[in-house]
Amino acid sequence: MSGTDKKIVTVSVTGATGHIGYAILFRILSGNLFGKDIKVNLQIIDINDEKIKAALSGVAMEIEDSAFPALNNLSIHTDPTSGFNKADVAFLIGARPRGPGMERKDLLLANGKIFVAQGKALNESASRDVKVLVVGNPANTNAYIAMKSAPDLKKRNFSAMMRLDHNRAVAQLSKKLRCSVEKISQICVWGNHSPTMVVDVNNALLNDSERVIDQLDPDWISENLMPNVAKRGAAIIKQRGLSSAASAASAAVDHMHDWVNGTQSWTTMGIPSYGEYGIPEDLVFGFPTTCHNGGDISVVNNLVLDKVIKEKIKLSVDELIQEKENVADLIS
Ligand code: NAX
Repeated sequence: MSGTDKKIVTVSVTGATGHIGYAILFRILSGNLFGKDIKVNLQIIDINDEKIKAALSGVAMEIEDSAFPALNNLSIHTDPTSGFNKADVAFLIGARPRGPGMERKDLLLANGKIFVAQGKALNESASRDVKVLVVGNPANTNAYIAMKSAPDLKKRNFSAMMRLDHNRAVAQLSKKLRCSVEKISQICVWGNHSPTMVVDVNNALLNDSERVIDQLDPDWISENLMPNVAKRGAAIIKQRGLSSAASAASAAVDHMHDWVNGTQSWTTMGIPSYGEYGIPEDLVFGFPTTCHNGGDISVVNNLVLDKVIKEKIKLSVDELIQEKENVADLIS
């Protein structure tokens, strides 16, 4: 797919009966993601389990009942190769949740196997221009694994979701500065979608011209904004008893909307590094990005990073290198 020049877009969604999956399907078909003139072939995918297959049929019935004008065709899959057939856009949301007593390393390995299989399936059956967004955690390393398992696709076909972190930072700033969210631009969240993420407001603008940092107490940035964004997921679990789902689905739609339609200002995307800002090649890293021409992604370059941001970025890089080492056997 190039921009919105194609009238039918094939969209695949894994984890379709999960919390985020359930929320995102109706947003994808609402017409806002691709534009009102685009029809969607929707391929919903979940695991091969009797209960889940029944749930998939139930979700399909609800989609039918919504009578979305944007829906061209709906199909149900438990095999990723058929589920990604000719996919222009793939949301990889399905992942194994962290079980009791499970170490992060065990989670990486359990999910790593899923993303090896999905990378191979994308390699085999998706469009060569497929735009892949990995949401399932650990999202950055899962995206890295899928990318490495799909040698016939370009590495920038793959991305990981950092947009929820970005949106959370924008929301916190807009509350603090008592302005609407669209008045804030040029923020980014570097690194891994984990507590090591680095919220960077050093270049942020209010009303396209006023420097945000001139209007904020530096202590508020380091002691409130940064930790609040990094710990927001845990705070929501504490209040809701469930993890963020609607806001995650919303962020995934925002990510894909900007990738397909182009950005107005910077956004944050987890994308494979080409060595920008010294980030080791191929690590899937949160960068400030712009999107244009219906799918090209550029990292915003020539930003001056201060000492504090550089030190924090190093911690996130080290964490991703460790994650990459933990899954090395899966992709060799
Ligand atoms: P749920 O447990 O509600 O749903 C997961 C779904 O994935 C289930 O239906 C399950 O059957 C399915 N699934 C598992 N393995 C699969 C496979 N191999 N193929 C297809 N489907 C498969 O989780 P939910 O709340 O929807 O969250 C999904 C993932 O998003 C989790 O890994 C979660 O940690 C992650 N998140 C990532 C965020 C981000 O910003 N990157 C934020 C939100 C969320 O925490």
